[in-house]
Amino acid sequence: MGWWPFSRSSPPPRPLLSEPWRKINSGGKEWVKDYNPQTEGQQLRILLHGLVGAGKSSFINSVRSVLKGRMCINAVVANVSDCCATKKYTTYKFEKESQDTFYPFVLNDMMGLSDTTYRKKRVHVKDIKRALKGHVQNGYTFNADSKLSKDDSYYNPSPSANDKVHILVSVIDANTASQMDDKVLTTIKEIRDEATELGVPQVAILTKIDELCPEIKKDLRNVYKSKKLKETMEKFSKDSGIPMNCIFAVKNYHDETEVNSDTDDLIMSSLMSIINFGNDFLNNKNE
Ligand SMILES: Nc1nc2c(ncn2[C@@H]2O[C@H](COP(=O)(O)OP(=O)(O)O)[C@@H](O)[C@H]2O)c(=O)[nH]1
Ligand SMILES: [Mg+2]
Repeated sequence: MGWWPFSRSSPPPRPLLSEPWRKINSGGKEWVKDYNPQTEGQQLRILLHGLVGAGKSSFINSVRSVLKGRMCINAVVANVSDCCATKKYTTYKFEKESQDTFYPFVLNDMMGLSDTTYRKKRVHVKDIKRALKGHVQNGYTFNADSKLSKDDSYYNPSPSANDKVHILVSVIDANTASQMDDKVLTTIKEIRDEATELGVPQVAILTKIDELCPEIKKDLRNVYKSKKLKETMEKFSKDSGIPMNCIFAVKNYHDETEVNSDTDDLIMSSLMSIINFGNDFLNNKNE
């Protein structure tokens, strides 16, 4: 069958690129531990949002685990069956090794979008806007039927610089990132528009990359060599409008009992970029 240009013995396409297209900063952990905002007493607030089950709580626990050097389970991670474990607006602080002092950044977990919240997504988008501006107080229970009202005791009428959000993070399951529902993408865009209006920078993290690509599961250091992940990120970037250099991949701690440096490095290099972008916003505001 000489006319067929591809021989039967040609090797199957390789799942990995020979060189990574992005470097993982192995100094991320030390950088994050040493980070200090320019202004004394300033706290950098990072707001996580995304679908139920995307891995927001797991990311918070993972950050805590890396900083502590052991597995921590502070934010409630939900089984897929018990939907919406996060309803309360909660600020997660991270204790330094020397007790009673905290790192100068905090993470906030917004109630996850679910089918119900889509139908009432205007409420969700408005709540996020209030959270970005610092009006939502810790402990407020989100309600898909009504947005936080100005009369509510959890409404903070005069937010300080520390109450405001400095960087918005969309948390996305990598396994669904390339074929996202149009309604989800529209909601993400609406949320991004609100943030843009306030000047708040936005990034995305793709979680569960171990489930996306067997080569990554085998060795996490393959992350930025995986063709599948690169294609997924490019497709998601195109669909969501979030530039590639604002999208990061992470594998959260979820079934392991010990921390390891590969997982640590990936989480901390992403967190370092997130903090850097948020810090730029803080400094621009103070100028
Ligand atoms: N394989 C894998 N599973 C993950 C990862 N991150 C989270 N999960 C699992 O995904 C499920 C939902 O996670 P959760 O953090 O509760 O999502 P949330 O609703 O966004 O807070 C849990 O069963 C987690 O164990 C990851 O990076 N890899
Ligand atoms: Mg959660």
